[in-house]
Parts: sequence; C-alpha cells; structure tokens
Amino acid sequence: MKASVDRSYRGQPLELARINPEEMQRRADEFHARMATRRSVRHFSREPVALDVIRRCIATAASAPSGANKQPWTFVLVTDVDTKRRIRQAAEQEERAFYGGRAPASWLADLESLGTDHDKPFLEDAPALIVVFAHRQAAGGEKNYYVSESVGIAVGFLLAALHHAGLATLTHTPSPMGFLGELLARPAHERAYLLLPVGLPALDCEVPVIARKPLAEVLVEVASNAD
Ligand code: IYR
Repeated sequence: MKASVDRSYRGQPLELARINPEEMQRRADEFHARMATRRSVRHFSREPVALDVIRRCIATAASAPSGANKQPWTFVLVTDVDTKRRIRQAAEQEERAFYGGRAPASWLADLESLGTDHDKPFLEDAPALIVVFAHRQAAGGEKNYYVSESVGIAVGFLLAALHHAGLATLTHTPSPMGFLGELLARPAHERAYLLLPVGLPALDCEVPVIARKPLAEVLVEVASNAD
C-alpha cells in the first residue's frame, strides 16, 4: 500500500527583524537607487565570471513564493561553449524569421528604438546563460498553480540578485523557444520561459536611451482621508 503524505498544517514562528522607520526608508531608497541602474545588456565581455555567485543568485530565485509552494521551475546554467553556440544558431534561425516577416510591422516598429535584430552574439559572448523552465505540471502529472506568475516572480528575484551582485543580464525571449527544451534535454512537462545571458558588459557596451514612466503615472493610491 502507498504511504500517504501528511499534508496537515504545521506552523513555526516567523523570523523577520523589526526595522526602525528611518532605516526602513534608507534601505528602500538604497535598493531603489541600485535597481534603477539595471539595464538590459546586449554586448557582453567574454571574461569569465564566478559561477558560485550565479549559483547563489539562482538560490535566491528559488526562494521566491509560488502557487501552493509548488516551485514550478528549473534553472539550467549553461557555460559549455558548444552548447552556447548551438543555442545561438537555433535562436538566430527563429529570430531571422521573426525580423524577416513573422512579426507584425507594428511590433517591429516598437523594437526600432531598442536597435535589436536577428544577430545574437551575446548568446556566445556571455560566459553563462541561464535558461528558465516553467513546469506546466509536476513531473508526476499533478497540478501546478499560477505557473507563469510564480516563475515571473522567481525571475524578478533572479534579475535583482544578479544586478545586486554586479552582473549584467538580458531577458531574452527568442520566439518560439521550443528548441531550448530539445537542446537541453528537458522533460516534456517543462516549457522554456526565458533565456538570460549573464556576465560583464563589454568595455564599449552601449544601451539605448530610454526612460521609465514617472511614479505618478504608474502608482494609484487609494487612501482614507485621514492618511
Ligand atoms: N525576441 C526578439 C524580439 C524582441 C522582442 C521584444 I517584446 C523585446 O523587448 C526585444 C526584442 C529579440 O530578442 O530580438
């Protein structure tokens, strides 16, 4: 007979240190200033980076909350030169079709100010690629919940952790991404979600001039009059 898993609730005290309001504001300001300097990088140096730093950042990503704590993700860390080359070749094949007519003209017009095209040298230049896979279901076919929300949160943690550690990243979504599951031999219930080149920017790295929306445009406050 199959042993049944005990799923009943068990609690433990929460450990979260109380911080005084000034220190709280200081930390919020400091983190905002740091995150506001993050940019998507498309020109990487070929210099190697410490893989233990990246592994720790992946551990931070894997600490994210997820639907019913199912943790529906796999992070594949690719540093093998030959595998990076094969990923580049397959991605460029898809991107050539995308830029050559598969994408609607309005989408290509939206990308113009970013200066992107089908050429993806960063997939070989970056010393590491992290390919994030989302688990549509668990390996045994059991249900996962809010999978894209959960994996999106984990990727947010990952981008913040890598930037905090001084590493540059790009959120790259070659479309479609099915080739990644095949190249990396992932099981059928895992779907490629995002490809992140990670490393140091090239010395002459440029980024497009863009602006974020002002806070007043993205923040709506609903407060009682007393506040
Ligand atoms: N996947 C293509 C196109 C692309 C799409 C979006 I939305 C971007 O913000 C940037 C690029 C590429 O990687 O070039």
